[in-house]
Amino acid sequence: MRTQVVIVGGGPSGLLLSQLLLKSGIESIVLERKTKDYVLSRIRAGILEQGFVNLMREAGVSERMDAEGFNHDGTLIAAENATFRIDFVKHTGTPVMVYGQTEVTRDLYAAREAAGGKIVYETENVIIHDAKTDAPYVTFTTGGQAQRIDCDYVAGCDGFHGVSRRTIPTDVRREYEKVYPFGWLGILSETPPVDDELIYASSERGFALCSMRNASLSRYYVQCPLTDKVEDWSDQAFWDELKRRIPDEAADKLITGPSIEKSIAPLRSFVTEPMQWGRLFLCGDAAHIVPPTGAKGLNTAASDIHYLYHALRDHYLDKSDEGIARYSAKALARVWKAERFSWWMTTLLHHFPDQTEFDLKMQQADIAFLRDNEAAQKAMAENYVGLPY
Ligand code: RFL
Ligand code: PHB
Repeated sequence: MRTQVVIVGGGPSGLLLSQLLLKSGIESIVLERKTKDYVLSRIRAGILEQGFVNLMREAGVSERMDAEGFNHDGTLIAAENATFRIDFVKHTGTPVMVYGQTEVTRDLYAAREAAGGKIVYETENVIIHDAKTDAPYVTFTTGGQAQRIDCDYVAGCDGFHGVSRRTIPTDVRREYEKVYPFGWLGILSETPPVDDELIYASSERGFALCSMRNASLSRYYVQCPLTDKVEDWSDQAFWDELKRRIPDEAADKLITGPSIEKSIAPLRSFVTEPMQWGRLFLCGDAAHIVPPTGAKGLNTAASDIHYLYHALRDHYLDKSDEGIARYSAKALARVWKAERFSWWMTTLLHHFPDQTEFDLKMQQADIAFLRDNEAAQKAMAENYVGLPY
């Protein structure tokens, strides 16, 4: 088999790239380790930057998102003695959109299938060969059959545990990592959200987040020790803990119900450099991870896809390889800013087990500064709605 671009990984990064390439008449094949149902069962991100929304429109897959997504003009920050709002539209002129990653992925699969785009599911033992030459190829097995695809380029969109990053030799690859000493326990419940906007809450008992997917589907999180297991948390224990961490007026109006999903995610900051090796490009979680505070994971994947899509377009349609040569540097420049913002927001709002009294005072002063200072609010709003591509 032969194609122009092999895309390893059928998560949102890989699917969005395949759909954008298709719009420009560039052929690709997506290789996905799991089944479609498995990918669609993952509950992950919920907030889309305008840049992501625009890419979905450019890819021609925005119809349902535009009809069912909700614009949020701001967010609430709650701390021990202050609840205040960051007004995104006032400070940046731009809202963010609430539309879940599951729905984004569902729409991308539907579009890809409708266009007859090729996705190979349940691929095993994917190996990327000769990425440093002009003739790379990818081998894998599916349904017990060994396969080979020759191509011009390989896009590594296979997430943090994929093979693409590990294809780059260790003497070329440099990794930067910070693991946080806590996780997020999240639940999804078929209850109306407690507020029209998200509430990021810092409390002595730890961080909590009130989020949503739509008017009748809520997503809530509480910071928990890494040693906790999902089975340790009954729904009642979750709701009780959430109520202790959010402002009283929110706790009083919180509508609870059975969880339809419950999971614990560890928090990590991670970047690998470079994001390109020969004809292999890394995109999304394959190259970087952020803690979810600030909702930058999926959105940073989207900016990588924007840069790579334009680089490939320039190569195939305009015969220019400048975008290809500059991909890693351009993507990383934006990635590091998203890393900084996610790390800052995580540090600002979480309880750290080894926190000193001084650290606590710094956190309180940082929150008070944000509450009282318009310039700080503007800086936060600019980062939250997404820095320019
Ligand atoms: P994904 O979504 O991990 O998709 C990668 C795909 O590659 C497949 N794969 C392979 N396929 C073929 N061969 C191999 N060897 C393969 N190895 C892996 C996988 O099956 C998968 O389908 O990466 P992508 O596309 O880069 O998308 C990134 C986003 O998914 C990610 O940034 C966000 O979901 C991160 N994230 C969150 N981001 C937010 O902005 N807000 C959130 O609230 C939020 N919550 C989360 C999250 C990530 C989580 N993880 C990773 C556990 C909650 C969780 C639990
Ligand atoms: C979510 O709705 O899942 C969500 C929203 C905002 C975040 C993280 C997660 O910062």
